[in-house]
Amino acid sequence: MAIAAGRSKAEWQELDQQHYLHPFTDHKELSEKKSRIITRADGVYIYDADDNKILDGMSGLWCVNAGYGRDELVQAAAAQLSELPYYNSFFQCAHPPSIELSRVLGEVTQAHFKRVFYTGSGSESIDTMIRMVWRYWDLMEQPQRKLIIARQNAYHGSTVAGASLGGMKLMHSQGGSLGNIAHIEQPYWFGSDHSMSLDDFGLHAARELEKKIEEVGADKVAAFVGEPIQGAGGVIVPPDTYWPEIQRICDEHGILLITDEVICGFGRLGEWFGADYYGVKSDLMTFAKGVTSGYLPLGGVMVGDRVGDVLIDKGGEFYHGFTYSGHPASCAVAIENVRIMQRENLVTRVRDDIGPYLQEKWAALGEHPLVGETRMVGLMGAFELVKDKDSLTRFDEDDSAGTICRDFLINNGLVMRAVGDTIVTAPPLTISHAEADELIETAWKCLDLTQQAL
Ligand code: PXG
Repeated sequence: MAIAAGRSKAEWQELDQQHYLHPFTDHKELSEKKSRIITRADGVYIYDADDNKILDGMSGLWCVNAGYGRDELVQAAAAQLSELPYYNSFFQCAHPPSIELSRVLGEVTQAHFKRVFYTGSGSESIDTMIRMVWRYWDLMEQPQRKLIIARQNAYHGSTVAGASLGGMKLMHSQGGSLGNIAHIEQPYWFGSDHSMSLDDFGLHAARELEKKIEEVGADKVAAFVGEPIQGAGGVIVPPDTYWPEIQRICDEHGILLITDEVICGFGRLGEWFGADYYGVKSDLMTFAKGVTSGYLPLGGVMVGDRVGDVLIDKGGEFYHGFTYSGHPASCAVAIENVRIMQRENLVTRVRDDIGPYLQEKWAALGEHPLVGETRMVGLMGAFELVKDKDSLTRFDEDDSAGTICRDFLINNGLVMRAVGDTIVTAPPLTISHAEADELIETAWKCLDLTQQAL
């Protein structure tokens, strides 16, 4: 029997309050409220315990790229769990699903990514990447290269290393920061004073990296890491000038370039990875989420030849790995997930069909009096709520405009996230034209409701 059917909604809510500490939650506040209990999902829709049908404009947490209700993924997991539910890749062992997935990932990544290291999540991928970067420079006999440069308002997970590398002030405020990390300005034009053109602002933000390198000395810098488009920070789409300039700076100073593809990877931007979308050659790519469309946990680091060849040629044990590195069932699901994306041309569909379709309608939301800017690449978008459209003046924090809008959205059958007053979306790559129309109509209606409420 399905677990959901075993108790009433009220019982689930009661038990939830008593026993369950949720992630990124004010536990006192939630203990005084009731959670929305989600019981099932199909296609692009989730259903709650009252059987409300809600369009999932967030693909879960930016991960259910192939959509819900995929029997092929269920069967892939079940077959692998029956045959070999678990074994590890420590002690010179391996198993077919993790080897096969490593080969398959080579099909969809740039040619220099021949190797992969597996983890169980995006945060573990970030930790792995940091340890691998330090290991690389040790092997290169430049152990003083320790500093990793990231951006303010970046999100790289919530382990100690992930929270430290990310640029979220509120996370830093809860302490325990790792050393050897620096943060530079993010390429967020809308959040700037608008005194520069987009292109100039992109160059300016990229050159903050060069300034930081010159300030500390290139011989101390190990790597630069960035999400191709920042997700949790509010879908920050950099100007087109940004990434080529970042590549130039990394190349000139010999520092490793890392793209955190946890959200942008696996088709979100209409290319397999964000690095492909921006024409960047990164040395390492961290991934998770979309690799299995979230059906089972899996993450990893794609390792380019520059680092991979050194790890192998120089040898010596890399003391790193997890019980669930390359979990067989997760890998089996990931293989089938990539196959679905290839069979159904989901990535080119985002680039040539549903992406442009939704982008055009999304841009039209910019005509609403509350919207100061819209942006969308592939199926990853945001709009900014403003108090005054002409001067682009933002609401005061106390107005809680984003939260009010987000609550109207969910109560009207659409999940999108509010990051401050930025409303973000990332629907499954399978969303149909009619479902995209529904998303836009609901968003417009909820903008009207928000305007009335403010
Ligand atoms: N890097 C990036 C770019 C991410 O977006 C992680 C690393 C960490 O992944 P794990 O699997 O450890 O969560 C992420 C995760 C949000 C939200 O509210 C975003 C994430 C996770 C939870 C919530 O936007 N991204």
